[in-house]
Amino acid sequence: MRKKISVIGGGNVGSTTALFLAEKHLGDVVLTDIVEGMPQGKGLDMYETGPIHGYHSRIQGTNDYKDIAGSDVVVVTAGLPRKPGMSRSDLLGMNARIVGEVSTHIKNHAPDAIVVVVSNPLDIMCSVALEMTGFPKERVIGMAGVLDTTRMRCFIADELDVHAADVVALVLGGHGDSMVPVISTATVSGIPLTQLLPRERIDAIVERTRKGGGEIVALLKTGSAYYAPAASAVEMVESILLDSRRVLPCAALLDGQYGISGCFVGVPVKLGARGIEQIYEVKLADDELKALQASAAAVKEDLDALKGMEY
Ligand code: TXD
Repeated sequence: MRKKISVIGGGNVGSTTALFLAEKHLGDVVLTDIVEGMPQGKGLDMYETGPIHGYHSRIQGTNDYKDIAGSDVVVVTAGLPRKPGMSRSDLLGMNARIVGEVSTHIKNHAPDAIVVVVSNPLDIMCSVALEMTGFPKERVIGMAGVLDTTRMRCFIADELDVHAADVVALVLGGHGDSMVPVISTATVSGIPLTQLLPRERIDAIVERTRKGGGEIVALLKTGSAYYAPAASAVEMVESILLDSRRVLPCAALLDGQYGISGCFVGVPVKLGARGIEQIYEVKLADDELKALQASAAAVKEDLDALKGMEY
C-alpha cells in the first residue's frame, strides 16, 4: 500500500520537503497551507515534474485539513520566521499558536500519524505539538540535529578536502546557539577527527556549525535555509516509512536521560516504523555533558516563558 505523507506549511521548507519526498518515491504527498491556491499551485507544478523526473507520487495541494486523513507521517513546517523589531517571545507565542492549531487538526484528522516538527523555536514547538496532539512521545519528533550535523560534516569535509559522506559527526542539544557538537565522536571513515585536525581548526568548525543557520539568513536576507532543512526532514521520514532504523540526532522528549527531564532536546535516536524506537545515552566528556544540560536549561527557560502566555 502506498504511504501518505502530509506536509503542513507550503512555504520554502514545506514545498521543498514535498518535492524531495516525491523524488525519493516515498509515497503520496499532501501539501497544506492557509494561503488559498498556493499549495494547490505548487502541488500541481510538482506533480507535473513527475514524468520528467521519473516519480509517480500524487502531490495534492490543499487548504482543507480533511485531506490529511490517513497520513502515516505529518511534517509540520508552518510558522513565521522572525522579522525586524520582533522579540523572541513574540515569535514563541505566535508560532506556538500556529503549531498548536495545526496539532489539533492532526489529532482530529490523522490520529495515527507520526509527527515530525520543523517549525521554530524547534524544541519548544515539539512540546506544543506533543501537548496539543496528546500523542505518545515516541510519535512526536523534532528535526534539527540532522541539519546541524550535515552542516558540520560539510565544514569538516571542506577543511580536509574529503567526501562529506565519509564524515561522521554528532550535534546534540537544543537547536540554537547552545547546541553541542560532540567532537569526541567525530570521525572520517573511522579516523578520529582529533587525529586529523588541530584543536583550533576544530574549534572554528564548531563555531561555524553553531552559527550555520545565521550564516545563511545573513546571505539570503529575506528568509532562512530550506534545502538542507528539507533534506534533513526527509531523511527522518524515510527512516520511519521504510522502518530502516537509522540512528539520527533528533529532538526527543527526555525522561531522565543525560540527567534531563520534561523537555525536548536533540539526542541520538533510532527511527523506525513506530517513531522513536530507542534513545541512546552516549557517554560524554564532562564538559560536553554540562553543555548539553545547559542547552536543556535554555530550552526550559523558553518553555517557562511560553507557560505565561496565551496561545
Ligand atoms: O532546523 C530547523 N528545525 C529549521 C526550522 C530549519 C529551517 C526552518 N525552520 C523553521 O521552519 C522556520 O524558522 C519556520 O518557523 C519554519 C518554516 O520555514 P520556511 O522557511 O518554510 O518559512 P515560510 O517560507 O515562511 O513558510 C511558512 C509557511 C507559509 O507558507 C505560511 O503561509 C504557512 O507556513 N502557515 C501555515 N500553514 C498552515 N496552517 C497555519 N496555521 C499556518 N500559518 C502559517
